[in-house]
Amino acid sequence: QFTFLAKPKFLMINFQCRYKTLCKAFATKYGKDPEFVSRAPGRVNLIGEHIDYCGYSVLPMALTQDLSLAVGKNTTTTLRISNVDGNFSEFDGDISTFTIDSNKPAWYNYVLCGIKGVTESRELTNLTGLNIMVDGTVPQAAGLSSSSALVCSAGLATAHVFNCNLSRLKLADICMKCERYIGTQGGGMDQSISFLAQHGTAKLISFNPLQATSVALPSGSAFVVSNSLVRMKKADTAHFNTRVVECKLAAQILAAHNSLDRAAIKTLRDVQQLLDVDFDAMLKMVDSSLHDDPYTVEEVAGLLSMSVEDLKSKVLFKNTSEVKAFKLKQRATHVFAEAQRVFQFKSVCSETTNALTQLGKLMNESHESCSRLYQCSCLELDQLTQLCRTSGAHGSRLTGAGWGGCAVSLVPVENLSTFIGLLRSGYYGNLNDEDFNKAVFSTSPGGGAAIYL
Ligand code: NG1
Ligand code: MG
Repeated sequence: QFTFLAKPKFLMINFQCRYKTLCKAFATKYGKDPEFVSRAPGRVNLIGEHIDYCGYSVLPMALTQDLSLAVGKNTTTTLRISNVDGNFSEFDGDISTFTIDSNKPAWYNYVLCGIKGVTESRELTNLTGLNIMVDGTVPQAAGLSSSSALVCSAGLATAHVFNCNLSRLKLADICMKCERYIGTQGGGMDQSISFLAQHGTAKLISFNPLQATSVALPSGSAFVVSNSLVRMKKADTAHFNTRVVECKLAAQILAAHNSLDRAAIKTLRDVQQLLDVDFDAMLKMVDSSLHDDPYTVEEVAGLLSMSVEDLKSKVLFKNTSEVKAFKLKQRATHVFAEAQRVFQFKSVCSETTNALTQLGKLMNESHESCSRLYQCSCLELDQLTQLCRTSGAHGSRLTGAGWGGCAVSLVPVENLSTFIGLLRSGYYGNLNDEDFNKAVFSTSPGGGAAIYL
C-alpha cells in the first residue's frame, strides 16, 4: 500500500512558507515548477545507542526537522541535484550509470544512495532524468540523522516518481541497506524511524523482523536536545566501523567459547538467542570469558582459527583493516546492558509513579556506558550532559553515534525555561539568539516520511 500522501490539513503555515521558498528555488534553477515534495524527518534516539547493528531494539522519536526534496522529471536521462543553500556543491550525472564514491564524502552521495537503493531493488531500467532541489532543517553532523533523512527522502521521492508500490517497512529496509553504499556499516534505526514514526509517540524499533511499537512518553516532561557543537562526520573516520567490527568479533568469540555454530552468528543478539538466556546471564558470561586488555589482531585470529590475512580481508572492513586492538569485553558489556536498558525504559514509560526519575537514571547510565565502555563520547559531551544534570534534568545522555553531536535530556516541564537559561550561560555563552535556538531545542515526536503534491 502506498500510503504516503499527506493530507493538506497537515501543511502548517511555516511549512507552507518554507515549501514556497523551496519550490521557488527549484523553479529558478530548472525553469519549471516541481511535481511534488518529499520529506523525511531526522530523529533523536532516547535510549539504545550502538546496539541496532547488534540486532537489538532501540527507542528513538522523529524530530519535526526534516530533509525535503522538491522533485520533477526532465526530458533527458540526467540527474541533477542542487541545494537551496548555495554553499553545497551540485551534482550532475546520468541517472542510470552514476557511481557513489565512498572515498570522497559529498553531501549529495546520500541522495544518490536513496535513488540507487530504490531503482536497484525494483530493477527499474530506462530511467527518465530528474531535477532535485534539497532543503534541510536537521542540524548536520550532530547525531540527529540528517544523513538518513536525506537517504529516506530521496528513496521515497524515487519510489513516488517511478510509481513503485512500496510499503513503509519495505522502504525502510531498502534505505537502511543502501545508506551503506556510503561506506559506514550502520544499523537500521535511523531509516526505520524516519519512515515508521507517528506524530505524538516515540517508537520501540525492533529488527528481524523490522517492527515499530508506539511508546507513550510520560506527561510532565520534555526531551531537550542540546548540540555540543563538536561536529562528527561518521563517514570521514574509522571510529564507527571499528565499533561495528568489535561487536562482530565479540559475537564470534563468544560463539566459539560456547561451541555454537559460528556460521549462524552475525550479531551479539544471535548469540543470546541461540543460548536462550537473559541479559544478566550474557553479562556474566562476558565478564568471565572475555579479558579486560584489548585483543590483538593475532589473538583474535587465533581464537577464530583464521589467518591474520583472512581476518583482515574477510571480517574487517576497508577502513578498519589496520586497527590493532579490539576492546571486546568493554564493547560487549555496553551492548548487553544498553539493550536491557531499552526494555526497562519502555516498561517504566507505562508505570505511573516515579517514572521520570527512573527514566533519567537509565539515561545517565546509558551515557556513562557510552563514555566509559564504548568510548563514543568526547570531553565536551561529557561536560554538557553533566551540566544538563546539574541544571535540572532528570537524566542526560549523548544521542546518535557520538564523538560529538548532541545530547538529549529529560527535563520536568516546570523547569524548562530555567534549564535552558542555565545551559545558555554554562555552555553557549557566545552564541547569538538564532544560533542558540538551533543548538538547544525542546522536541515532541514528529510524524514519518511523506509526499506533498
Ligand atoms: P548517526 O547518529 O546518524 O551517525 C548512527 C547509525 C545508527 C546507530 C547510531 C548509534 C547510520 C545511518 N546510523 O547514527 O544506525 O547505530 O549511530 O546508535 O549508520
Ligand atoms: Mg547519520
